[in-house]
This record gives sequence, structure tokens and C-alpha cells, in this order.
Amino acid sequence: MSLEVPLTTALITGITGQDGSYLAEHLLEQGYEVWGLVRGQANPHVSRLRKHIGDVRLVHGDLLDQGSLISAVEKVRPDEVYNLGAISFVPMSWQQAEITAEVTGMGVLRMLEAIRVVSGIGGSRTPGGGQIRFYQASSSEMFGQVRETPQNERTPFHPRSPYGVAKTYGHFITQNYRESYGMFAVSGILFNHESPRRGAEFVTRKISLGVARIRLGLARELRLGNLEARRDWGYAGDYVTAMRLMLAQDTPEDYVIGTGRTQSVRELVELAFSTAGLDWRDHVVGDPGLTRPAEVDLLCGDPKKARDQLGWEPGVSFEELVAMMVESDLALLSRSDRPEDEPLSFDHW
Ligand code: NAP
Ligand code: G4F
Repeated sequence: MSLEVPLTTALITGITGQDGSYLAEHLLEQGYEVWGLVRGQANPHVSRLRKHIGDVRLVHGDLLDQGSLISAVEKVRPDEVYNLGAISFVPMSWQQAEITAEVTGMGVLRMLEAIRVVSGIGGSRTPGGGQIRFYQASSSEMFGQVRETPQNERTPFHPRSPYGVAKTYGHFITQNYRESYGMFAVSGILFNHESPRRGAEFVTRKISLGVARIRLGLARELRLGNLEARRDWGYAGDYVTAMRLMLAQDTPEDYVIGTGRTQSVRELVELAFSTAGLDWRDHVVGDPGLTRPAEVDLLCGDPKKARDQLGWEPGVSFEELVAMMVESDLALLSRSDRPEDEPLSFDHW
């Protein structure tokens, strides 16, 4: 008789993104079997993922295609689904509002439907709600024009971008499937989290790459938008552990994940440049073209519930995060064999 404990199987959408790679690593360390949903017939991000993680199995599918999600869930038969796939860059959501609504908003509904159909959950509330547990990547962007500071699980939403509106739909449809069908479906309301794997269009990585480029004599200036916006910035590697913990609870509930600290983009810039021995005032140029139609001025999360119920705490401080990213990009841009498959600058964002 075999005494082997069956593996927990996870399916991750958005596996080729920043969080997908850290979550896959974390779940593999925890002994999971990990599958990633990838879209497109020759997705260039897959080879980048493979550089970090070899042991992930891949299944094809797209959050725009209901049938592909049903097929993926049928094939993988996951115990847990982590829905990280999204158009996640806020400025893009004004330029492509409809596709953002389809992927970032309706994609959540399609993934929930795939789980419901494959689990055989009927049209009314099913006690137990099937076996597949669902995590939705909700966002502090939903708080938008904040009603209180810090923001917690009860703070009302006032999203300020098409992205924030789409995430708010995803959040409420997740809650609705939990209440309608008894599904174990939860949302993590995550504040900004960053890393050396962050996309180069987001402000932290744009700054760490800009600093490295200036330090190495590859550029002279860095163009930025609103320096007064404040964010609660944490480390992505810390935040993915909270996702797993949320699905390991006895009851499905939503949690805010943040550090409880807030810094302005200006403070981030000062720190990043000084880490490399530079004065930001010699290099940063304000560019009105980079300001947003509607800004989120201040975000600061209250992670008390996550601390009390999940035992979760951030491990990496803002200062350590900035140093990590600047040092990583200095090393990356100093390499003669630096990867050519990764865009490391954007002249239009
Ligand atoms: P990211 O790096 O931008 O990754 C987004 C992922 O979504 C990519 O793997 C992308 O895959 C995938 N994707 C895009 N369109 C898709 C589609 N039609 N079907 C399936 N997958 C698709 O984002 P991240 O920073 O890792 O964030 C992960 C999730 O958390 C996102 O939902 C984001 O909105 C949310 N979130 C992030 C933060 C943060 O600070 N990072 C905070 C709160 C919430 P391709 O390779 O195919 O493009
Ligand atoms: O780094 P950002 O582009 O991130 P943003 O808009 O806060 O969104 C990120 O965090 C959300 C969670 O709160 C996620 F849901 C979302 O998917 C994404 O991961 O911009 C941060 C701040 C903004 O206030 C922006 O106006 O930085 C300001 N900023 C100033 N200059 C800039 C720039 N942002 C970018 N991307 N580029 C600039 O040149």
C-alpha cells in the first residue's frame, strides 16, 4: 500500500508575469504540482519564465476564450486556481478600455464559469461548492480616490481608471460566486508590489533601470510623470505567500495585503538615485505627457486582518526593495550577454 500524499495541483493564469513567476516558485517549494496557462502560439514570455523556473507544466488558454478555460481546467483538474492574468498597466487601460474590461474584468467571470462547469456546480447554491479553490488578484486601485487612510477590507471602492473599474467587477463577481454557489472563491486586495522581475513600464522598474542606465553612462536623463503620487510599495516575493495562505484557510474571505507604509514617487526617486551615488535633480525631467487622466493620489494598506488571521507579514522593507532593484539593474545592464528578449525601456510610457 502506498503512503504517498497526493500533490496539490495549482493552475496559475498570468504565469509569465511578475507575480506568476514568484508564485510558481513558491508553490513548487511547497511541494505543489504547478501548471501555468499561457496564451498565443509562440508567446515570447514563456522562454523568460523558463529561465527562472523549469518545473512548471504549461496549458494553452486565454482569458478571452471561455472554451479554452474549460478545456484547461478539465485537463489540469486543479485543486487551486490562481487568477493573476490581466492587462495590468493602468495607463494602457485608458487607451484600450474595452480589451481591459474583457481581460481584467470579464476574464474573471470566464475563469469562475470554467470552474463551475467542470465542477458540476448547478444553478443554485451548492453546499461545499465543489473542490476547486479560486484566488482572484484584486487590486488597491479599486480604492482609487480613497475614502479613508489606511485602506482595509471594509473601505469603499472609488476606482479612477478603466483598469480599476475592471478589477472592481472581478472582485464583486468573485464575491458573488462565493455567495451564489458556495464556491471557495477569495480576493486578495494587493497593494503595489515590485521586484527585479517587474515590467519596465511600471514606475519602480522604470526608475531602477533609468538609474542604472545613467550610472553606467548609457543615458543622461529620466522622464517621469506625477512625482507627488503616494503608494504602499512592497516586495512581490513576500506577497505571493499571502495568496497561498488565503486558499489554505477554513473559510473563504478577502484580505488586504500591504505594508502599512506609504511613500511618494519623489521619495522613491531620491532613494534610488542616491543608492547609485547620484543626485536625482541632475537627471529627472518632468514630462506632462506621462500624467494620467485621473490619478490615484494616495494608497496605504492596513494589513491587520492578514497579520492576525494568516500570520502574514512583509519581510522586505521599502529601502531594501529599492536597493535590490537598483543593484539588480546595475548588474543586468553591466552584463555583456544581457538578454535581448526583454524590453528594458519604453519611450512612450
Ligand atoms: P503582469 O506582470 O503584467 O502579468 C500579467 C499576466 O497576465 C501576464 O502573464 C500576461 O501574459 C497575462 N495575460 C494578459 N492577457 C491575458 C489573456 N488575455 N489571457 C491570459 N493571460 C493574459 O502583472 P503582475 O504584476 O504579475 O500582477 C499579477 C496580477 O495581480 C494582475 O492581475 C494584476 O492586475 C494584479 N495586481 C498586481 C499588483 C502589483 O503591484 N504587481 C497589485 C495588485 C494587483 P502574456 O505573457 O500572455 O502577456
Ligand atoms: O508603477 P505604476 O505604473 O503603478 P500603478 O498605477 O500604481 O499600478 C500598479 O499597482 C496597482 C496596485 O495599486 C496594480 F493593480 C496595477 O496592476 C499596477 O501593478 O505607477 C505608480 C505611480 C502612479 O501614481 C503614476 O502616476 O507612479 C506615477 N508615475 C509617475 N511617473 C509614473 C511615472 N508611473 C509610470 N508607470 N511611469 C512614469 O513615468
